[in-house]
Parts: sequence; structure tokens; C-alpha cells
Amino acid sequence: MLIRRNKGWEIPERDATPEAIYKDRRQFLKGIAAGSIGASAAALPLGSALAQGTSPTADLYPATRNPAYTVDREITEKAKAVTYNNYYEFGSHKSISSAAQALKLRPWTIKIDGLVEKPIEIDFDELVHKMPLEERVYRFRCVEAWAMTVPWTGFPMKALVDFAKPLSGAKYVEMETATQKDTMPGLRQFWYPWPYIEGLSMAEATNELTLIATGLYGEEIPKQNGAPLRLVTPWKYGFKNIKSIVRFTFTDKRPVSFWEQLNKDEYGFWANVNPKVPHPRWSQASERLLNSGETVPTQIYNGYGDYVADIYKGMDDEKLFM
Ligand SMILES: Nc1nc2c(c(=O)[nH]1)N[C@H]1C(S)=C(S)[C@@H](COP(=O)(O)O)O[C@H]1N2
Ligand SMILES: [Mo]
Repeated sequence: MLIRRNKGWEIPERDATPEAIYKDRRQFLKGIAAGSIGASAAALPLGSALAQGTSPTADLYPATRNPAYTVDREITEKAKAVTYNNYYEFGSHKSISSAAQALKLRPWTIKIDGLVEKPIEIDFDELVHKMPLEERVYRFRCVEAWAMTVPWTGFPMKALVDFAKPLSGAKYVEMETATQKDTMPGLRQFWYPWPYIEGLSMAEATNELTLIATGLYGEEIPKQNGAPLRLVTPWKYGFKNIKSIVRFTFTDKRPVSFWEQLNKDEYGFWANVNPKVPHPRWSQASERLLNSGETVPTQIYNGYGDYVADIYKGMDDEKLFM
């Protein structure tokens, strides 16, 4: 059960993008369009708010927060969530945030194929403008027993499934991360089964919680967190949340994910959070909060059982929790 202490809109000041800055950015973009600003966008210092404002999708953020998804935890400081990452394409450690800045975001073509009415390729900028964006605060639980709480911006994956028009034989969606040989040094680690693959059943992909995130903390999602689009399934271990997606394939065969290929005894397909089912090498009973360093008890389905437990009824023979 989700217990609310704060109202959904009562977020600490530092987590909100001040409206004034947001409006300024729009004014600035209008200025560029009208040719009233002398300096060319390219001459702006990299990483400044103005330079970020030149992205063709920056004006989509912040999106309105959906107050239905509230949490009983403090929102993780942005600085922590964007510097403590898992993104093995950029290195097999947590400090990949600067290396990930090399990721090339445009053009970004997304393939939708397999068991669909008509396979298509669509540009990210076009897709994101068709999708209903909203902000949701979710808990996030890595299989390594650390946790964070962050405001994602994104669209329900169900909207993408409806757009894709899968055939009735489709039982799973397989997703794939980009492989940019020139920007991702991790790809040279040939013992990993690149590309990074993940999958969901159709019931999981169309569950109301399942989000395709394109933003974080009221801005475009940082590269290290999986720009330009990544999966968010808050009741599952973090490794299911595949980053920088370039392909959605609808299939009747259960996908074998990256971590499952590497070690199926430690990382399974379902990977639902359960404090009572230990990882073969450590307990899952509690988790360390990235924000405070505090250790707190882990909840079944990461506290989202009301939304998802029904999906798994009658599946007792499956390894649902690893
Ligand atoms: N392509 C890709 N996606 C990935 C990973 C990865 O290494 N490569 N790591 C996963 C793991 S283990 C976690 S915990 C989350 C981390 O997301 P974050 O860096 O936004 O916290 O991304 C997941 N998605
Ligand atoms: Mo993870």
C-alpha cells in the first residue's frame, strides 16, 4: 500500500524547476526564432541552461506532475541521481556520468517491429511529440540493494503499444539499447553480450505504472540516466529499466535479457522486488537510500503490489523474484 505523508504537489523547493526559468527558456527560444538574439546558439557555453534550451524537445519540460503517484520518501537529491549510475556501455562502475556525455542523441531513430500491423522507424523527436507526457515520482530499487526516489517525466508505455498496433500473437516486447562504438567504451569489453536487451510481457508493458521516461527532475533526461528514452518499471529491479532504447520488437518468444544471458541463476526475466527472496550472493531484505545513506526495509514489489500483483496470479511455477 502506498502511504502518503506529503501531498503530491508538496515537493521540496529545490526539486521543482522554477517557473520563471522555464518561461525564460521559452522566451529565449522565441527570441532565436525571431532572430532577435545576436549570439548564435552554438557559441553558448556547453551545459548552460541556454545551450540546453536549443534541444528540439527541451520545451516539453517540465510536464505536469500526476498526483496519483506519491511516495513516503524524500526525493533523492538530483546531484546524486545523476552521478551514481549503472550504464555498462560507458564503464562497469558507478562514475560514468562524464563519459556518458559523449553519447550522440541526434539523429535518434527508433524501430518498432516484429509482430505488429506494420513495422516502422520513427525519429525520437517525432515520437515524443505524439506521446502524452507527465511527471511521476517513483521509488527505484537496484538489485544491488540501493534505492532512490526520483521525478521522471515520460509517457505510459501503453501509449507506445497502442501506437505500435501489435498483432494478437504478440506476448512480449523486447527492447534494445543503442550501440555507439565510437562513444561507448564499454562495448570493447567483448565478454558482455551487447547490445543490452530487456523485455516485458504484454501485461507488464501495458500496466499503468510502466513508463517510458524522457525526462528527469523537470528537464530532459541526462545522458547517463538513459537519454533520450528509457524504461521505468518501479516494481522491478533496476536492471530491467533499459536505457537509450533504439528498438521495440513485439514477439511470441520470451526475450533473454543482457543480465540473464550473463548469469541466469542470478538475474532472471521477471526480476520483481521481494525482500524475502535473497540474491544468491546477498540479502534483499533491506536497501540503502542514495539520499541519506539510511538503510530501510525493502517492500514486496517495491511497494507497488496494488498495481501489479494481479499480473502474476497463477504463475507460481515461475521465478518471479529474481
Ligand atoms: N543500456 C543499459 N541500461 C541499463 C543499465 C546498463 O548498464 N545499460 N544498467 C541498469 C541498472 S543495473 C540500473 S540499476 C539502472 C540504473 O539507472 P540510473 O543510472 O538512472 O540510476 O539502469 C539499468 N539500465
Ligand atoms: Mo541495477
